[in-house]
Amino acid sequence: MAARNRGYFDAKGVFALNLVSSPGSGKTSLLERTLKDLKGKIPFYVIEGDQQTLNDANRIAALDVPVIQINTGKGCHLESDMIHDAVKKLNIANDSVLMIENVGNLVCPSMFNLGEHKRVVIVSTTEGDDKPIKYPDMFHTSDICIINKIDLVPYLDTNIEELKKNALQVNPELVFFEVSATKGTGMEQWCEWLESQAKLVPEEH
Ligand SMILES: Nc1nc2c(ncn2[C@@H]2O[C@H](COP(=O)(O)OP(=O)(O)OP(=O)(O)O)[C@@H](O)[C@H]2O)c(=O)[nH]1
Ligand SMILES: [Mg+2]
Repeated sequence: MAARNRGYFDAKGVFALNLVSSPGSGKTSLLERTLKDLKGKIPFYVIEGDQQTLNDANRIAALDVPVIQINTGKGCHLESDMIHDAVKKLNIANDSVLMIENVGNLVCPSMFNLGEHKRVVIVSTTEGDDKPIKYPDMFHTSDICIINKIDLVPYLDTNIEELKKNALQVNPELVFFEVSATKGTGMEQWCEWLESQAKLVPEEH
């Protein structure tokens, strides 16, 4: 089913990203900021995954971006059939970007391919610098690592260089962005990368 999703995305030139992180790292905040910063440049569609509530979908809908909330109930991750169903309902336009926010959980989502082109792991500075080696699968299976909440670094013991070193230990290919989703710091580089990658579908991914 993941392969079918991927084929559908490729055929339509839709760049699909799977955003994974522990609860509260800032996935929805990053989405909100990205959608605002790239408004008018890229058509976005969003799928939100949470065990319960419409909270995150409501935050995205407030920005006039098409969104579908999936509630997994007891489930701890999204699966490819859920994405298949949600995509049908979203009626995605060609040459757009699909952001899938997975359930906040640093373990299970790493094991489920949704058909995405790129997996983006978000880790916030408040989580400490050892998470990549304690939860290696998530960092090993991701292409991009966004270090969020850099505005809080002055108040924390977290060492960003140590965090990156640990992440590279489990995945030497990881590409990093350092941002503050709420303050907007570092968003330019992330948005530039997103725009450049969206143009590459389907040939290069
Ligand atoms: N200081 C600071 N706070 C942030 C930043 N990004 C997010 N937050 C705060 O962190 C909290 C959680 O942010 P969310 O965006 O809801 O996190 P999430 O990963 O979507 O959470 P779940 O969907 O529940 O897993 C909120 O109170 C945000 O305002 C940041 O860059 N700096
Ligand atoms: Mg969220």
